[in-house]
Amino acid sequence: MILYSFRRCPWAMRARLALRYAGCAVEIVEVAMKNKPAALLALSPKGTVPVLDTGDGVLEESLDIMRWALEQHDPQDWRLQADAAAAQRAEALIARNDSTFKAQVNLYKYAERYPQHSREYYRQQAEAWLAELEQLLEGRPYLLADHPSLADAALLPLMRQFAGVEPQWFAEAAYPRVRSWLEGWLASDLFKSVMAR
Ligand SMILES: N[C@@H](CCC(=O)N[C@@H](CS)C(=O)NCC(=O)O)C(=O)O
Repeated sequence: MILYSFRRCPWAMRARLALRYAGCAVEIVEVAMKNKPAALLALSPKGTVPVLDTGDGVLEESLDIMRWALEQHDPQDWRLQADAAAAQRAEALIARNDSTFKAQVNLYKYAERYPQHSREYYRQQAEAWLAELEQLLEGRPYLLADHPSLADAALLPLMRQFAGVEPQWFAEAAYPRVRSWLEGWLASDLFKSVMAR
């Protein structure tokens, strides 16, 4: 199996997390985004990463790759099969992360390209999401259960990107649980292993 990936891409990161967690033996091909391999474009003309070639088929969306990986092996119940309501909440969180928060992070990170407002303004727009996650993390170390779930792994790469825009602001912001949640993931063997060069 081959995963076409880009190390710093948040979508590729979450695909690698799920594949690694599930113990799927994949060869990771690091793609030069300005010079995408012909083999990748032949499999997936839309030209985004991650793309997984399972041998039986091609998955072109990071979430599909994550779900596929968890179907192979899911020792900690990342799919939350033991709690259907939580599994539904995971879907809703991921959908908002991938639409609203993604757009907010883009405006915040590249604020100079969107001079209608200041970076601070864009950051404040995104803060509602942080406040919501902060509440979810009250009394538990992960977003939806006492153990990691698909939602944690799917959301954390974009939060990492958000935190990296103004690290000092993030370090002092009123979201200590989101900070510990992110720091815990970044320090984990699983995360480090998917970021290794
Ligand atoms: N919805 C896609 C998004 C993937 C995506 O946008 N990846 C970016 C890199 S972070 C990409 O490949 N962009 C195409 C390009 O830069 O040419 C997924 O979740 O897999």
